[in-house]
Amino acid sequence: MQTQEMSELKTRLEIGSLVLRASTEFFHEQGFVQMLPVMLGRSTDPLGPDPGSMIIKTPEVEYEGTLLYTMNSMVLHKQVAAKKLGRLFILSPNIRLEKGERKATGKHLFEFTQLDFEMAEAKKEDVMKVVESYFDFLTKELGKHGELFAQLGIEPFSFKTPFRVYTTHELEAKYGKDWEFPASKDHEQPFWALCHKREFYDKEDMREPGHYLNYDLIYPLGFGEALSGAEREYEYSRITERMGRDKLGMERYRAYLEEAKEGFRPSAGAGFGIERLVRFLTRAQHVGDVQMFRRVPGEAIRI
Ligand code: ASN
Repeated sequence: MQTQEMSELKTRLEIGSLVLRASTEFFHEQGFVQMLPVMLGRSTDPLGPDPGSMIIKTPEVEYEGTLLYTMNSMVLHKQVAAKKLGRLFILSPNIRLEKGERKATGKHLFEFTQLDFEMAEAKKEDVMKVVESYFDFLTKELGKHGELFAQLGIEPFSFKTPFRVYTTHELEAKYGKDWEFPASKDHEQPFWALCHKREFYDKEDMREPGHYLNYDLIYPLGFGEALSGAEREYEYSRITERMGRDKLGMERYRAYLEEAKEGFRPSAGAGFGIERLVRFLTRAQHVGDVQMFRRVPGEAIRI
């Protein structure tokens, strides 16, 4: 690695470290309980059916006669945890074995960490408000470290909330089916994209079936998706109906379904990738450029 590349990586990692400190501080201050992550479970996020999802497979581990999966995300565990904790967050390592061709997107990794949070009895507006306050907090905290950003020839990004809100239907009408990249390029501040057909756990709007109570936050300037989340399906009958619609094998979700049968609290939450955030803040070309140990699809692992 060239000396200049090495010093840029060091700066990006230092900014990443500030982001981690600010993030934990913010969520603690907002009354969230920080939980440690799980890495193996009897059920995990199916990540689909989702045209955007291209993982090769979900790794399986047989341990003492039980089949366990590595975490695509902790979304199912968050719902279970919200029963006891109410408001919680996790710095959650996720493994998603993306196809090698996804290296070209600049924003995919096969191993990354998301800050994943869930709020019992919350609606989508509550989550959006927390997220906007979080970005205000980042603006304030990172603004104190102009000298670090100057090493990369940039200034700390100033987030201006509230962010604009669109539906994915509006974005599709304006930018076409693959709206994410052109719409991102066309904006100078992050924006919300509501109502996206996604996994079974994102709540369907029963006042408008076929519409969903979920939200993505999109970074501007071509950096693309920052965060996704939703109000959750929490009733056993709705969950099984949605799983049936998605043709998911129930056996893989038996443990989760047992929890659902006992009863979930209504909740909403979201997760954002730490590396994507640091990529955006440091204007890195590829999200792998902010990792000490690169985990880029299609790239050989050095260590
Ligand atoms: N973290 C996301 C959520 O809260 C789920 C995901 O990562 N697929 O909805």
